[in-house]
Amino acid sequence: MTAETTPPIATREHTVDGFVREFLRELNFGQGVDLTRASVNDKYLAMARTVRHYLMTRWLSTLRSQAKLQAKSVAYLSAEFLLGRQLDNALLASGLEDIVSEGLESLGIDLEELRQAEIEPGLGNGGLGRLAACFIDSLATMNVPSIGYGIRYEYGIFKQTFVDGWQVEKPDDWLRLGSPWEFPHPEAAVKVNFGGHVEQYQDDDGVVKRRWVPGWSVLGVPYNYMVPGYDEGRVNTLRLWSARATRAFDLEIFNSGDYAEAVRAQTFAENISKVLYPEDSTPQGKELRLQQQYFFVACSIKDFVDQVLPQDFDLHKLPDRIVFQLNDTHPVIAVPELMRVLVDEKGWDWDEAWAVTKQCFAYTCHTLLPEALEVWPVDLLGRLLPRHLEIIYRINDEFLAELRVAYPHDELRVRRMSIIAEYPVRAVRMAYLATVAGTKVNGVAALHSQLLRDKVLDDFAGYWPEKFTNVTNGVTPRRFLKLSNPGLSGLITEAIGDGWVTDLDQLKGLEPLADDAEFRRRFREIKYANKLRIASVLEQRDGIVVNPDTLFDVMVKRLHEYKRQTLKLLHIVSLYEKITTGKIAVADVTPRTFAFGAKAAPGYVLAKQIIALINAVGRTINDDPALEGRLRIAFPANYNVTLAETLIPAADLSEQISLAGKEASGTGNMKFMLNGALTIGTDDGANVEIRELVGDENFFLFGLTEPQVAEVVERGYHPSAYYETNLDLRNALDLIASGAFSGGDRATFEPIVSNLLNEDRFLALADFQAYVDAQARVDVAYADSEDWTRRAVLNVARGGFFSSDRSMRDYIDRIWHTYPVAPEA
Ligand code: KOT
Repeated sequence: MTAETTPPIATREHTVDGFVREFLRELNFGQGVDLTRASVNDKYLAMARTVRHYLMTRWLSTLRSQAKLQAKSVAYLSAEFLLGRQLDNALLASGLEDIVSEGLESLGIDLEELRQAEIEPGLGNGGLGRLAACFIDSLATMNVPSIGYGIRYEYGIFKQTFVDGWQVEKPDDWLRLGSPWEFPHPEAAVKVNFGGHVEQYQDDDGVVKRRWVPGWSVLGVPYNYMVPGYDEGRVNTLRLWSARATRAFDLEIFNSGDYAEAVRAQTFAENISKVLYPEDSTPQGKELRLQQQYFFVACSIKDFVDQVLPQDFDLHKLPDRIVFQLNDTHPVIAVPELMRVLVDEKGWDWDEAWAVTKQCFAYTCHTLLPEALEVWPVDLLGRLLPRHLEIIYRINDEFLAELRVAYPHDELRVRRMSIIAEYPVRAVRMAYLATVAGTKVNGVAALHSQLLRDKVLDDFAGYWPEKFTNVTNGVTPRRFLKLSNPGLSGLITEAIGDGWVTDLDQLKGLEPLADDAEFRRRFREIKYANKLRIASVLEQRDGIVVNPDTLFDVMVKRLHEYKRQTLKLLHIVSLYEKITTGKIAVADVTPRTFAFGAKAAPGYVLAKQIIALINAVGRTINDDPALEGRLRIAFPANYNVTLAETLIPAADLSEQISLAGKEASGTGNMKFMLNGALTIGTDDGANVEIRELVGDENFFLFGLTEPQVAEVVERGYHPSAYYETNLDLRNALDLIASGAFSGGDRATFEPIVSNLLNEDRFLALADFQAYVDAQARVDVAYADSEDWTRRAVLNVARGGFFSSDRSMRDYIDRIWHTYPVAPEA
């Protein structure tokens, strides 16, 4: 098509009147209701659809320029995208905020009420999924051609409720009131095969080849979501796949008259994208999960090759057009899938296909926990994906042959590095496959990347030192500062202009203001207003009452032993014990609100007991008049992105207390820093970099370092020795064991106490005293409110490094080698 005949793209009027017309059109024609009778949900849906219209022009021109320029793209493959609410972000990106508030006001509609009506898409468990969401936001803002590929789970992360303080999970039916941000394309559905067997055949030239004869298949229906960049940038695409039964399958069974069977088949197929697995960092080796992984990866590769690339594209040039970034090992089955497409479907030689495939992937590892490293037993994998298993075997054979040349007398090393583990069952080590196939392997914080090199993947780092790199995580300043903390962002903009929103290093300009008493006063005023805001949210949402005139001490993250919520709890119980036994006067206690937010994987029994214990301690201390209201635990159920957005800006103290060497990075830690909280933390994950940037004097460091942990474990760790020698610790543990928090019943929390005394895998008892001492330093520091504010301002000023825009720059420079492309005007 020539420039003259290019059809125009529709535009929208950026005026209050234009917006009001559009909105009413959506409400009347789209929703089919009149404003006088419209429900809040009607108005929310009409509003969302109106706002997305305003982004459409940019989206379509982004797609058009991409088709024309064929620039190299990043395909971010991730089983999770934890997006959070969309409306505010879309308003910000479309620059419509003022127009919309005026327009809605003229119609007598409360924007806040519409905001609250949105159900957040919780298509992720925690850090890994939220990181993916931050990254695609940054890529769009930075005009980087990219596409996110994932799964449109019908049910996202479960809704947590508490019954008598115990976690009870409810399904997250996030689609029930409509889903205005997605664009389904059933006509573009892709077929995905499973099962069956592999057969040998001769091609037209008499060459013996192997091919997959699948046993069953499903369809993947793409749902497109806009990913709008801030301020006139690109609007990229997130494509999530939803599983449906194939029509052939259906018709066959329908024609045979077995209606019930046809419906069963439908349900079977749709099960694949039905629900997000709720384990964070401890995946279960379930067959359905492998089905999910292959499902979205096969759809995505086919989509990219057949739909995104031009029809005549020479796939030998694939590495010039794409890099598939593997978000942990969940999408790693993409590697043998691309090989299968090239060898079996395109008829390439093995070597030719491998040469291309190994240039197309890069792998990000997000953990150090051995139990989080995915392995798939070969009998399961071979049953579900027999051809892929063959391909993995061949990749491994060739890799091991190469190793035997490099290490002729070191068969032990060769066995250690094998993609196939032989013990305890024969299984595919997905991290090894990703490392062998990837151009690069990165950890997510400096310490984590170092430990990957030195421990988890040390043999590989020895063999391919240049493959290993670090990209420290980041968070999007649009969502986690600009939108979530309007007070502070306003103050920052007033002080240094608004360039920080896309160039977070500019926050450095705030440093001198840490010494400006008036700036500090306003900063404190904003923190206080944020406390009032969360207090009102907690009261309405959970019936929890908190006192804004207290230190807000916040620990929000998944419940996991390695994150050590129990260490925080031991601190609280110890304080309580000392007050109630008169060892310290209640008047000497710094008034604190201990806020927790944490979901436990439904099958993680100990984690659920810890949740119950936090709630039980909360009930006891919140009601004890002896404390005169000076200590309070607030544990709202169902911590999610939406709650994070109001809780984090109100925090004074950020709890980042994982055992050193276990938290790959953390990203909550960065959000707190940018919102002016001080961190109490171990030398772990990105805490290390936070402390380096903010300075030792502005960070409450405690605990064993990673090498010290290794040493203690090596020597043999005996938690009971700490119990024996530390009276405060003993009193705290004894109080829990006595049934003081469980109506006198000693059995309820016995498993937690026993675990700590006998096993304590994550050395909570070893770090207890150091933690309590660090908390005492917090109390002293907080008492000097001017100096505390000064340090809080410095945290903000020195946090610019933790923008996900910087992470994206690092990925581009070190891994992807792509370039920004602005959409056509
Ligand atoms: C889940 C399953 C298998 C392997 C790793 C995970 C995982 C890791 N899920 N979330 N993470 C977190 O990822 C964040 C983003 O990189 C990190 O900040 C955090 O430390 C990880 O625990």
